[in-house]
Amino acid sequence: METQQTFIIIKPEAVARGLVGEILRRFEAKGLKIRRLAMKTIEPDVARVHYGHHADKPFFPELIEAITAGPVVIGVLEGPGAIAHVRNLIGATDPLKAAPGTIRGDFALQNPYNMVHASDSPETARDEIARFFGDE
Ligand code: FUP
Repeated sequence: METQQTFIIIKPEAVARGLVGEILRRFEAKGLKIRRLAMKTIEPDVARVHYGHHADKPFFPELIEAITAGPVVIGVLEGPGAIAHVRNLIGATDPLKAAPGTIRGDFALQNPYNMVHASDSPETARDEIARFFGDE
C-alpha cells in the first residue's frame, strides 16, 4: 500500500477537555508516525479557507467560531494508506452516526464539536499540509 501523509487538527474542544494525548495515542497505537506537530490558534481568515467548501451552509459561522475558539494541535501523520486509516479512526462526521470505538463516536456529542479534522483525499492532504505547515 502507498505510504501517504495526512493532515489532522485536534480541535479546540478536544484540547480544552485534555484529550490531546488520548487522540494522539490512538493514531500512534495504529502504527501511524507523527511527522509534524504544533500547537496554534487558527486565524478566522485561515479557517474560512480551510472550510471554504461549506461557505454557503447555515452552520458556517458556528463552524468558524468553533475552530477558532482556542488553541488546536495540528499534525501530519504518515503510513501506508494513512488518509483512509485516519478517517476510519476518527469516525463519521456527525457524532451521532460515528461508531463507538472511533474518536468522534467515543468523545463527541454533536457538530460542529466533533473533536478532530482529518484530510479526506490526497489532494486535500497536500493542500492542507501546505496551508498549515508550508512556511516551515
Ligand atoms: P469532515 O471531513 O468529516 O470533517 O466533514 P466535513 O468537511 O463535511 O465537515 C467539516 C465540519 O463541518 C465538521 F467537522 C463539522 C461541521 N459540520 C456541521 O457543523 N454540520 C454539518 O451538517 C456538517 C458538518
